[in-house]
Amino acid sequence: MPPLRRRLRSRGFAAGTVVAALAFSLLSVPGLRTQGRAPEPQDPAQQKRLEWFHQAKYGLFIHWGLYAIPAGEWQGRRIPGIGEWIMNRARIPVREYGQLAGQFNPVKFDAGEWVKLAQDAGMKYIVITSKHHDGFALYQSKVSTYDVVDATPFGRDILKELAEACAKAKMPLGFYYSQAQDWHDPNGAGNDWDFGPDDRKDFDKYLRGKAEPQVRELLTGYGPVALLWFDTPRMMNVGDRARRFTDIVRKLQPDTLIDGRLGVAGDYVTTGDNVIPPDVQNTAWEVPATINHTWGYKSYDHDWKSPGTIIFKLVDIVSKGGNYLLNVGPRADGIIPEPSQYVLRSAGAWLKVNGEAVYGAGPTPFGDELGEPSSKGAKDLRGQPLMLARTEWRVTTKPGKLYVTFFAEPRAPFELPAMTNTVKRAYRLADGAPVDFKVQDGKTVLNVERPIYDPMATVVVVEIDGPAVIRGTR
Ligand code: H79
Repeated sequence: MPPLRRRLRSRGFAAGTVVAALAFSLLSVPGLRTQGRAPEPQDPAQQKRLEWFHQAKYGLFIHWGLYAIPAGEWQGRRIPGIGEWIMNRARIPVREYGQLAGQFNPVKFDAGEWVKLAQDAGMKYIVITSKHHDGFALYQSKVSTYDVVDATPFGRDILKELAEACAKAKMPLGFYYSQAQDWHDPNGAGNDWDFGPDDRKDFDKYLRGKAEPQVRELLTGYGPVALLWFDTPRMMNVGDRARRFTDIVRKLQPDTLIDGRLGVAGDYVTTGDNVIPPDVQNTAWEVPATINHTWGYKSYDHDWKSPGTIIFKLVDIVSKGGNYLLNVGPRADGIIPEPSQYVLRSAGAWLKVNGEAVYGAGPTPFGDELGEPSSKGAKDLRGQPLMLARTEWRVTTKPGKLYVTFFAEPRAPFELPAMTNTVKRAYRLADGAPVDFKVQDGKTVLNVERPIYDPMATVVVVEIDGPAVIRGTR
């Protein structure tokens, strides 16, 4: 049986149109179909490597490179789109863009400060761009001199400093590596303004001469690498191209996780950028996401998500079985924009009190709370049935416990979806205050105090008999 049907069945969904619509719309999630390749059924070694990842749930993504200098503007013009794409979007010739290296001097960079931010934010791993599509490496490479040590006045190995700071704090560190696109290399994918169309390039020459050796460098010079985050697998489905990377990783660091964008199945599924699936996913998965609308720093993007939005997305993602990899784009001086820091630390304060509902927590056993397909037959941008998400509450789980997180005042009284389990105890996670409940028509009804304790998000812990919810009426 395909995983989706198996999941629906195991969760006790009735057959019918709603299920069909849900199934249909799930298949339409672009990130899960096109970018994220479902891993093979998990072998025990893979399950073992994924253990920390399932516990962690929330990570810090860092996009940093030469693009932080123009910060979204080129020759006095604002270049639309994501900041790290400026070389591409403005068609900047390699020779011109490369001169930015001579200006890269982030004297305020302090790896310890960045790790401290991740810790304050309640984030449990860090992933940084070691080389983005522009081809510039943030560490000392022997394969190319287009790197921070050999080509900039700064001359310090940023990855080395970050790896040391992470090791000291026991913070897992992973590296983003753009394996296919390299706008600096004549044979890398993507740069058609200097080097012509990709189909006339010697792409394997680039892979063997730069990308593969650089991935080897990352896996040998920086201690344990928690994961490798490949991206945009252009032209990777030819021959053994993608497999050559998995072989390198497995040989040098068998515990390193591989994301879902290499070109062959990795250890987990990567959704589309900023795409949160509408329902619970069966495999390990992660959504990469921005706090504003860019990954690399843009001086004029001030549209920051609020801490409440970040907490909703995190709990929503965890309730669907996934991880949240949330990005910051440091400025060219080495400082992470203050508004990003504020948002992350505010969300971190909530997690200090309520983290038990997030770290190591499993998905919802219900699904009723996630939303429903539009009854008006409306279609989304991809022509699939439009899902109307509900955002009032979410459920995460641990053995014998449900964490019901309210983002808005619940209807009083609040009915939990039908389950045959009995409720032993219910209390607020933040202060332990008991929450009254009763059983009515076979359903457990919680009497949640209004207004809710924490208007951003209030967690009620519901202790049940048995390790997991069994759907059905008593
Ligand atoms: O690293 C971040 C992005 O740079 C990278 N993935 C995340 C994690 C990414 N690479 N490609 N894409 C995302 C898709 C790019 C789409 C666009 Fe464009 C880039 C839209 C606008 C600029 C390409 C160029 C399509 C239109 C113009």
